Amino acid sequence: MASAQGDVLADVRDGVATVTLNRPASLNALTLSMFHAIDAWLRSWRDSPEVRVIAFKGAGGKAFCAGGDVRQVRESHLAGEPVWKTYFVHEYAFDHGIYSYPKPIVALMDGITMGGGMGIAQGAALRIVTPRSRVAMPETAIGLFPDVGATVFLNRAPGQVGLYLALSGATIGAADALYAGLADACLGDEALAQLDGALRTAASGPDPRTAISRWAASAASEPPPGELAGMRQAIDRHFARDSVEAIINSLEHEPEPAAREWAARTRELLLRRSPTSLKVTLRQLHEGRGLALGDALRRELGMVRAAFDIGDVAEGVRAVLVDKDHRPRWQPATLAQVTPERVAAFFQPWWTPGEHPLRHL
Ligand code: QUE
Repeated sequence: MASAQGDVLADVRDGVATVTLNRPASLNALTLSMFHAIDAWLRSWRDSPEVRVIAFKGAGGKAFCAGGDVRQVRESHLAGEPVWKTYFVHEYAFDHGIYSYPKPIVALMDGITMGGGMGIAQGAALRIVTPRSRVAMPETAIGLFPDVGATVFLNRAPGQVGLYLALSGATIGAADALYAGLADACLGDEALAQLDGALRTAASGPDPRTAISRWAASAASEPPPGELAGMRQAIDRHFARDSVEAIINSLEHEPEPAAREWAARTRELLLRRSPTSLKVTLRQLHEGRGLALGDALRRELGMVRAAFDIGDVAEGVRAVLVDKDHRPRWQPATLAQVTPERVAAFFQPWWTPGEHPLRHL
């Protein structure tokens, strides 16, 4: 079983269905046709006695999934398509379906796992990282905001860690992903070599979900140390400030010598991000505390509509992924010029509740 273009593969064997994202040259970035293909498989596997466990993997050894294919989405947008309707509705509905799927889903977050890849992985019953994992929600770097349910999964991270990851787009490894609650277990190469067999054994038993979790806990190993735990007090201090300007100013005056290098690096990251994205993302996470996933995704759909209609995303994708000059011309270019009205436009009621394209989530 495979989709027409072979950009996603499926294999069913001994009770385990494996979905392989197969666009290695694009770091397995997600296209609409991939969502449609996987969606059709998940529907058929829901009631199939042949399938008791689902595993998501990435092809090529470098990435689980770098995100959505935002280059292609930008092309559609420039051609005049409403991409919130032609792409993001499908992505967000797909992500929502992962969380509520009746059979256990395992996500192997080996290598680069960012943006849309996180949207798939975070709904999985078991989120596996490895010492090669590079995890991030980097959307503020392209004039977007952390979507695909990040309103919920980043807000669940301890203290201000989620806001730090959301605003900075910082990349973290396995230890920090575990610390932030964005992964369940780190597996080394020896354990990874046993994964398929362990899933098949779990699939043949009475309770695959519990068996998989127990196996992962027993096979897990300690990843190389991360940085979040040591920086936690500094993160909480700076990112509890109530504006982006105050956070950046606070980072400039880090009192602890041990946190100064991190604070300077983080401030530099923030200064390169889209000023509009930063202010929108701060409000997104603040107002999104306690939102159910469906409500969060509905808000994110309105926000992504604004990001393409009035935001920086077309320019951000151009600078980072198309021309790769890494010199985006953000509009406006400074935080001071991002008015409350501009931020508010991202949160306007685009649809009445009964007409929202994601009303069924
Ligand atoms: C920020 C992002 C993304 C990004 C880079 C950023 C993102 C995304 C990709 C990406 C990577 C490789 C591809 C591709 C897209 O990069 O969301 O099509 O081949 O999908 O700095 O948010």
